Amino acid sequence: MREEALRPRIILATRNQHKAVEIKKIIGDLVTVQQLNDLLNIDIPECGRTLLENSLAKAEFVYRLRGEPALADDSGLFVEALDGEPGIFSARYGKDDEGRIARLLKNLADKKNRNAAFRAVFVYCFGHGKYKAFEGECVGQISNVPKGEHGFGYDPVFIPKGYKKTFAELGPATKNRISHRARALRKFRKYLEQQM
Ligand code: ITT
Repeated sequence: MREEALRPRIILATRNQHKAVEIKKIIGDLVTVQQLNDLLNIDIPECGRTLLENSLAKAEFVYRLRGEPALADDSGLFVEALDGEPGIFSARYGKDDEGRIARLLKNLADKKNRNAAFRAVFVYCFGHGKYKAFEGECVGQISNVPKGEHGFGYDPVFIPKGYKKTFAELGPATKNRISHRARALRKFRKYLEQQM
């Protein structure tokens, strides 16, 4: 744990409060994470074709806006039997979490193959044209019905490999150890520690 005054400040380029909580839990002891939306209310458009393109666009946008190191997370759920859908459109697959899950389960109704993966790409932008990307993946299965109260998004229908419960049933301690976000952030931590 670094003393607060010695911790570098990073602006987090996300409007998703749930992501911010998970990110702070995993790297909050190393850096001071300031959420962009606590500074100003802005919705950054996402028009990339990959998680990396979207994440880079968000991080660069915030770096240009603030002139301070910025970190973005673009993530999604990639389902094998749906040719990778919802993928980069995970946030836009329905009007709320309930709607997105209902659409996913409906599209999978006649499918035996329930394999899926959560993927996250973090981009850390620390200068004009200067950035580093960190990827994380968590493989698993889509359940038949939503279960559990924790987490957000597709957590109630995602059963990580090696477990019998969904992320939403397992809760934050387990999720923050094995998730796509945790895996990517461990790489980012290592990178930061080397820079300090
Ligand atoms: P920002 O762009 O502001 O960061 P967002 O929610 O729009 O927030 P994305 O464009 O990266 O973020 O979309 C990611 C979507 O993928 C998210 O809204 C969820 O629906 C889903 N998702 C990503 N990580 C997840 C997780 O850990 N658990 C459940 N669902 C997740």
